[in-house]
Amino acid sequence: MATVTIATSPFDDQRPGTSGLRKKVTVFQQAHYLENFVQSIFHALENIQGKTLVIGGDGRFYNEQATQIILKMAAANGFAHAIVGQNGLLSTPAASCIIRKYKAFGGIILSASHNPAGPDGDFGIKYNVSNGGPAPENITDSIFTNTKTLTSYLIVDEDDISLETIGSQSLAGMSIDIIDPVSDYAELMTELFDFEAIKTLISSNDFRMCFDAMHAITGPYAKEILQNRLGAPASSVINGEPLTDFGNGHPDPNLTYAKQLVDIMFGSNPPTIGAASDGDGDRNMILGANFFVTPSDSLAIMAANAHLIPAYKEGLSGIARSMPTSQAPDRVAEKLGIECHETPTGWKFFGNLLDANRATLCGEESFGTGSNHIREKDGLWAVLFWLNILAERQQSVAEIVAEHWQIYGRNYYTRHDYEAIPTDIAQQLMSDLEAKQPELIGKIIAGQTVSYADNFSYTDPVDNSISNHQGLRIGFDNGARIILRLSGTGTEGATLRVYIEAYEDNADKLHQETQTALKPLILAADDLAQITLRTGRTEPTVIT
Ligand code: VG1
Ligand code: CO
Repeated sequence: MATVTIATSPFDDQRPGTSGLRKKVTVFQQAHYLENFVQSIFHALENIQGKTLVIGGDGRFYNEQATQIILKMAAANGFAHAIVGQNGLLSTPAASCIIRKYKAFGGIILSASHNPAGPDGDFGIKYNVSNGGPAPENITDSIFTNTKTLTSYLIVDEDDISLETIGSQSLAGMSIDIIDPVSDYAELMTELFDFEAIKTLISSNDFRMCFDAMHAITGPYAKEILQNRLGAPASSVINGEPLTDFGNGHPDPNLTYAKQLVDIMFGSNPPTIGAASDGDGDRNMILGANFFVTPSDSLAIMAANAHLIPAYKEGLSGIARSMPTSQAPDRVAEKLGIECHETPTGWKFFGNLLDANRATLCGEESFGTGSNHIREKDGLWAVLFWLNILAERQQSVAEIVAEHWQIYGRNYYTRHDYEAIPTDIAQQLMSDLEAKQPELIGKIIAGQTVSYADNFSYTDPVDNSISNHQGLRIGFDNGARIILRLSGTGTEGATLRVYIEAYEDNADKLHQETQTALKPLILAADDLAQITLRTGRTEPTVIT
């Protein structure tokens, strides 16, 4: 075996964020940068000799080069077998599905998710463990520790393999299976949902759908599942060709960046349902005709209707949501008499709850929903879930949401993002607000009383690990909340996220415009944290 040891020196900026390491492509292209991080992952793992590694990414620029490098390093470090999506492609949920299905030791996913791509865009890498989910914090911490002292890495001196040819190959003694990136995932979807009922819905005369793949990874998945297996016409998938620069777009499925879809759904004669996914296929946005479903409501509505779906008809063991996600799902959990968990932001915190069967459905306000079928959030799964609900209930998206609010009340919700603000300003803003928190308790702000103000800390109920400093919360006695945290996925300066929520159960006030309904709390957040004053920004970069 032509293994060589390459001398290197550490980089000081390889701390994994909310979801792996994300940097500009140009940073990853520096000599040894990717290799150092990959070697640090391998050093953080025990007993990898003879094991199987899954590799795939969202197809962005540098995906193929990185796949070739990682394969050579996996062979040199003793993996016996690699499973790779054709052309180095796997959506994040498909990677999770494949790790579980083939009982792999783990997987490396190449993605910067919704961040723009191309030579001047972002690249990312993360490690998933054998349950198919993102590595927990003890592993990401150990990876980071390793990056700080690394002096060499192992790689085999071999030619690139063919990523295009489906089938088996061998690289310096490691066997490699190049697989179809879509089929295992599509198979899993057929096991969870009532495809016959969805097919009937899709073929009915008055039904139309529009799925926006945003030139990212989900195009081939959507075509196989929605068109080939469910009979939707070709026009039902737009921007379905994956491009290495995502067509210069920003594949973040929200009202700002999925503008083409939003225009269709709010235009004349809109389809019955619209949906979009992100760069790596784990996020989803659901729209009805002239109607937007907030991700938090979407999770709550899925939970309330889960009994209609074959995979969940026996009931849910629990629901888990990230802390900034609205409390709408909590009300459903209460009614169902099941556990509801509040976790820090990032899918890695759901893994233990899913493994221990303490939660069946999970979700984040950032357009992420998923279940125990894999250990990642899952964009197309959420779309199929909604299609299955529509097929069963024979109502419009807007009607289903309105009925939900009638029963449970409405959690008005918005997130305001201030992107690329200077890091020192953002950090100062957060630490000053945190210092001010104790004196806020009991005060009346925006006409309501503050009942708690803290920096969220989470104790995992399964392994008792503690994660501190997960976001500043200001909670009111009527259930309203203001939350601030700094993003852990951005690559330029800091991104400040401000999350605002207010509960309303007065039947006459369930249909207000969101920003208007939340105005007093939005102004209060600005006043408390001095956002405008400190950042000079008069409005957020993105409102979702
Ligand atoms: C964001 C979202 C978070 C999500 C993470 C990864 O993190 O807020 O909910 O889990 O992205 O999603 P942050 O730290 O920037 O707020 V994905 O689809 O970008 O992998
Ligand atoms: Co993503």
